[in-house]
Amino acid sequence: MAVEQLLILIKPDGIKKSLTGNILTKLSEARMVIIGAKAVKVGKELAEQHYYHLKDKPFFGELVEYIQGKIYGEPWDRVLAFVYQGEDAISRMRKIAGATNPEEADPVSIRGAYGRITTKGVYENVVHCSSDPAEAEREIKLWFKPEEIVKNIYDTQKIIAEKEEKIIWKQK
Ligand code: IDP
Ligand code: MG
Repeated sequence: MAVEQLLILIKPDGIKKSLTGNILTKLSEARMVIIGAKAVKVGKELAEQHYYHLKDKPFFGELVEYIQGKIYGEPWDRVLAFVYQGEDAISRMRKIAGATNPEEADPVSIRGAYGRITTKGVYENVVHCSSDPAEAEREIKLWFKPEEIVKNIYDTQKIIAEKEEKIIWKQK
């Protein structure tokens, strides 16, 4: 068994339903370590890149709005993003997350316990969970900068970024 990393997102429906604690408790049963964590207000571009493999599906537009939390609005329109690491992490975490369709998911999985299908047909399934190592690497690199992860998991390179605009804390 290999040590793997994966991206977990607590989607806006999970935030709105105040499920963060319940979800993290369930995930902690797998005894993985968190090596990156942050709150993200998801823009359209990030949402479309994250779900690009579904761009031809009829529900793609609704899905992109869902991951941005558009239907919930302030202060629920955000996700919590985590990078987990552990032995055989992807299949073990997906088992805890449950099947994509919340109606078909094991009732004691996260999606089975907390997910629903909206009247518009969107699967509000509370969490995202990478499904294989290649997807996990693509997603972790999409959502996190190297310095936001406490371990060096992928090769990095140093560049000198000139005239890069940056927001820093204001000096008192
Ligand atoms: P996954 O999240 O279990 O990996 P994917 O096929 O990658 O499943 O789909 C990404 C997300 O798109 C799902 O988590 C769900 O929110 C939504 N989705 C997938 N399939 C359907 C569908 O048939 N109808 C509505 N929404 C779907
Ligand atoms: Mg997927």
